[in-house]
This record gives sequence, C-alpha cells and structure tokens, in this order.
Amino acid sequence: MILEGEAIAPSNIAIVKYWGKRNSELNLPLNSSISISLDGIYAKTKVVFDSNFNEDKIIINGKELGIKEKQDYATKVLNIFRNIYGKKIYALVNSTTNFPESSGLASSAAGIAALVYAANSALNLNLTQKDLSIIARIGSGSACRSTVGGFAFWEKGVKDSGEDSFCYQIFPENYWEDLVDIIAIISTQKKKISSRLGMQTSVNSSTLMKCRLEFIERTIPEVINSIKEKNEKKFFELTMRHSNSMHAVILDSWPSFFYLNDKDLEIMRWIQDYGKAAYTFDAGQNAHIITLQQYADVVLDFLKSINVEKIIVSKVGHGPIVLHD
Ligand code: 2P0
Repeated sequence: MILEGEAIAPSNIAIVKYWGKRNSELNLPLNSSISISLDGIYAKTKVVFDSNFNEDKIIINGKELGIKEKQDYATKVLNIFRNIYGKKIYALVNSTTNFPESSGLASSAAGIAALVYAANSALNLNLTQKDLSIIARIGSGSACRSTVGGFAFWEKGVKDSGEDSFCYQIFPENYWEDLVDIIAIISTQKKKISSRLGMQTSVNSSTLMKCRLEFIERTIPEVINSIKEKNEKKFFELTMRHSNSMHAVILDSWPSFFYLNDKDLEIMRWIQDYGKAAYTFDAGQNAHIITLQQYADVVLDFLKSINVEKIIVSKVGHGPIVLHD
C-alpha cells in the first residue's frame, strides 16, 4: 500500500519570540509568541507512506538525515501520524526549500509545517489546522506558527498535555499590505549554538528571563493592537524591543553565547536613527528589517552600502497549501 501527500508551507519571522520551554519533549513554551508568515519563502515537502518500508527516510534539499537528526524532528511527527492512523507504516519524506540552505534562513519551521499538511493529506485524516499546529509544535516549536498565513499567534497554554498550546491566525495576509520584511543575509555560516541548546541554556541560567517573561505578558496586547491599528511607530518599537529582550537574555546566559555581530549592531543603530523601520534578529546573524513599502528603497540603499551577502525582500504571506497532481 502506498499513500502520498505533498504540501508547501511558509517560513515565519517572530515578532514576539519563543525562547525557552517548560517541557522539552512536547516543545511547550514559557511564553506565547507572534510571527509573520513570509511570502515566497517556503518549504515543499512530499511524504510517501509505503507498507514495504521498514524505517523512515528523510531527505532535505537532497541530503539524507542521520538517525539523531531525523528522530529529533520528522520521526517524532510521523510517529504521531502513525498513532492517529492506527498502522505502523513508514515514510519517505523529501523536503526542499526555495531558498538556499546556506542563506542561513531556518528551514525546519517551514519544512515541518509542510510535512504535517502533506501527511494529513496522504493519510486522509482531515485533521484541523489547530490539530496540525499541535503536531507541528511537537516536531519543532516555531513550526506551529507556519501552519497559518498572515499574522500567527502561538498560545503558550498552561496544561501539561500541550492540548492548549496551539497556533492560530490573528490577522490575514492581506491585512497590512504595505508591510515588508527585508532580510539581510549577513553570514551563511552555520550557527555554533542551536536554538534548542541555546534556549535551554537561557532557561537554566539567565537571571533576566523572569523580567523578559513579564515584559512579554504585559506587551502582547500592545503588539496585537499595534497590528490591528496599523500603528507602524508602535509596531516598530515593540518589534525592536522584543528582539532586544531575547538577545539580552541570550547574552545574560551562562555558558555565555551571543548571535549578533558588529554588522548587526551597525544595522540596529542605523534603524533606530532612521525611525521608520524595525530590526529583528532570530538565533543568528541575519537581520530582518520590517518596514513599509514606501521606505524600502532607503533601507535597501543602506544595506547595499554596508555590503551584506544577500538581500531578500518578502511580505506577509499565505499559509500552507496542499498540492494535488
Ligand atoms: C522564534 N526561534 O520565535 C525564535 C526566535 C529562534 C529565535 O523558535 O527546539 O527551532 O525545535 O522547538 O522552533 C527557533 O526555535 O526550537 C525559534 P525547537 P525552534 O522564532
């Protein structure tokens, strides 16, 4: 028996960031987070369940994953599907991103979100977006936010089971049409400390973590409101403060690590002086500069003047799409 499904899902950039878990097995976060699904930056994942297979095989951008890598992400997700389906049927997963792996953009969120949609289609399970976001979250936390388009809200939840830690859309992709994300690829080097290890180190050691969690609780309604009202000044300010807050916690962690470099600091200074854009950085050196279409050229001219490796311009995009032949 062979069952196939294929889907695409967007990458996302967090405005309110996920940095710290209360449960590592289920990827239950310490705080709720908010992200933007990115237009044109996506993963395409095909899954083939075959009763003749005796193990899962995962290929990402042409490279087969080793046992540990596959168990930590895709196999965890496939095990949940096998449980729901009620049969031990293994799969071949082939995932590609439309952006170069070397660009330093995270591919796991998009890849896993596409995998859950592809598997749901292959096994004909008709699970809801909410259910799929929970399964994606177990694969990789931020993947749950790639199960919707537009502006995504990942509810941290309070239950140990994780059933109330899921993601939903708060505003659709066409809500704030002139918002753009200009991604400056600063370095294509793989980061030394993974997000998974980094956030655990922060949970174990950062004395600032408690303040950050209070800051997030207090300002999440303000972030949502700034999007609702398209209040760019407030939205830019909060975006930068949430990025700063995460990187402050990271710097405060021990053993110490830090993702930002001199060029990033130069970008931060320039954006703050410019006043019509926001920077936000994930666990890496690449800058996401959120601004409005009418200011994009000024930002692009600045980025060209400091010689970044590559620039990608995106906007708020749609959610996953299941592909049919
Ligand atoms: C985020 N990041 O909210 C934050 C900002 C990185 C910095 O979510 O262990 O790959 O698989 O749940 O989702 C990256 O962490 O971690 C991340 P796991 P994940 O986008």
